[in-house]
Amino acid sequence: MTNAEIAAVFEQIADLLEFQGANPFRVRAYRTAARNIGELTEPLAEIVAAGDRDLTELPGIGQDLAEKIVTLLKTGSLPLLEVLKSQVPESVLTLLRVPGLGPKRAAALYKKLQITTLEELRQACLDHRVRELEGFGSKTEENILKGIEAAIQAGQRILWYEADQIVQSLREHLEPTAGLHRLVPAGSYRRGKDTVGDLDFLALADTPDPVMDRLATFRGVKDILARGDTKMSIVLQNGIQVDLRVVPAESFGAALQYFTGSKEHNVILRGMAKNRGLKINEYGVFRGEEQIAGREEEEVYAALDLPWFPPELREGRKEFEWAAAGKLPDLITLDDIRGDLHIHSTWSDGMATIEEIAEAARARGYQYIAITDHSQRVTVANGLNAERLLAQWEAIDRLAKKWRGFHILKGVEVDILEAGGLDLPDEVLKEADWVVASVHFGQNQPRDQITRRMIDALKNPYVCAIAHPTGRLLVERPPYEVDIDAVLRAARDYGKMMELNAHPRRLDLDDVACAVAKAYGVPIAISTDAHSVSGLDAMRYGVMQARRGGLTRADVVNTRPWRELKKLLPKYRK
Ligand code: DGT
Ligand code: CA
Ligand code: CA
Ligand code: ZN
Repeated sequence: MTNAEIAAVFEQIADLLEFQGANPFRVRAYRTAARNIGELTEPLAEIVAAGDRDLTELPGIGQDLAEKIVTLLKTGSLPLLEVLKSQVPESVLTLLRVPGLGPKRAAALYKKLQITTLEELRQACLDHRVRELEGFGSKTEENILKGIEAAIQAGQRILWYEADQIVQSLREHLEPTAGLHRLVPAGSYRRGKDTVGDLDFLALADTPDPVMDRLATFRGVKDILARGDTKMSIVLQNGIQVDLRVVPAESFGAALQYFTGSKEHNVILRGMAKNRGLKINEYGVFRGEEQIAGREEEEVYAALDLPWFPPELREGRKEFEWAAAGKLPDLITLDDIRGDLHIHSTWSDGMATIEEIAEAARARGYQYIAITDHSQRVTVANGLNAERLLAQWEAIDRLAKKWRGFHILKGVEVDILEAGGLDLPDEVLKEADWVVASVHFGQNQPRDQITRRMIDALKNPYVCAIAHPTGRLLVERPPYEVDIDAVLRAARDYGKMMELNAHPRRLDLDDVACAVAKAYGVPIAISTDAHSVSGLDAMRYGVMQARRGGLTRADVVNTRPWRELKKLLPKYRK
């Protein structure tokens, strides 16, 4: 079992427990474990096989969970999960895929209307039986109906980081093939899109058969959908399709360009070729019968007098305009990052102490971090009241003396309350070095209301940025109804920043909103929202999303070295 699969089991247990109305802290423990396991870089299977380390040393894993992980790895299942499943029909869990439909409401639908499938839920909405239930109403019924369509579509895509795990294990499996010279994953994966529909591998090999034979023996294969002379399609256990194409050397660059896409980018490119009397396809660029390019991607673009485009920009948005003006942005890279401005510690629901996080951040060459634990309203996350927050900041001051050239900003993630206003008084926020504000409650409010709350939060002189501004959870929950353009304009007007939350489930702001923020001159903080040391690794996903939004080093605040940041921060608090 992979870490992602183990995390999925704990996530499922949390869903089932919540569905049954279990103690929220118990539910939270499973969710936290799932999240931490998802963030681990080392495979649990290897740690357990090596047998020289105690799993309880891992963040958020106590004795009970450690035993469960071992059982899972040994037997592939868990007694607790089986018991829970026997109490709740499994199909009910698919109801949870409907955006905005949490376990509590799903349980009500199941108990009161005996609904167990998406199809039954759809019918119940159409019959207006759902709006009759206590706590539902006609607006909710409409939203559920919309959500069902979204759930059906979203169920077919996976997160980029999950795709990445599959890509890495497929690479390891395929690379030893004799006669294989190049193997590149193209498609949306290569473009760094936040979710991926299927994987598109290209191979350059002496002969196609050995690599296709080897693909057939990959451990995750459920079905071989098709196999031709040079093309093969398989579907994995998790339902994800993998296409493999073996292409000749003289066409490799053209195939890579074509199958990287996007389709929109390719359509524009084909039009440009046509205007020059050329033809472009997955085999090359042709003038009449003569192939004039195709071996490398660069020469394919060069044949059309175009620069090589970073794959993240190939969405058919502004990239051709930029190229024509000779102004492709010099995209930010992970190396540009100097610090991380949204991190949780053991003071709220984080798994690592401030000191552990600081050491880890130093080890990756950062010059600073901000500790931003939750405020009191978020009780399940052990949010801090003013008194505990001030105590934490004193602790940070003491700790900070330990290091030269490394700095810990005293921060907080303050809740934007349901009724508007912030969860901590200005006298407290004023003492912070860095304040991010975010919505955790009242997420389903109408557009005007939730937008107003965020704009008001930006008006607060001590708030620096809004964290995860749209609240989306990829393939799980749609964004709040917020008017994000209005929020970005407010950020511009009040001289504030916005967060790009780098967690692979969030990536919020998304690429398009990042581009809008840039156009408004609103700086972006790419932050991991780490709840453990390995959570800091998420920075790469955030950087990738920022690249898709066309951001450069200058557009991102946490590329600034400490001495610049220090001078800059007061300008965002006024
Ligand atoms: P996905 O898999 O839904 O996340 O998105 P992609 O972009 O990987 O799309 P996919 O797998 O259907 O196709 C891979 C690439 O192949 C796509 O980005 C561009 C190219 N491609 C596929 N179909 C067409 C097409 O009809 N026209 C053009 N111009 N290119 C296509
Ligand atoms: Ca694809
Ligand atoms: Ca495909
Ligand atoms: Zn947070």
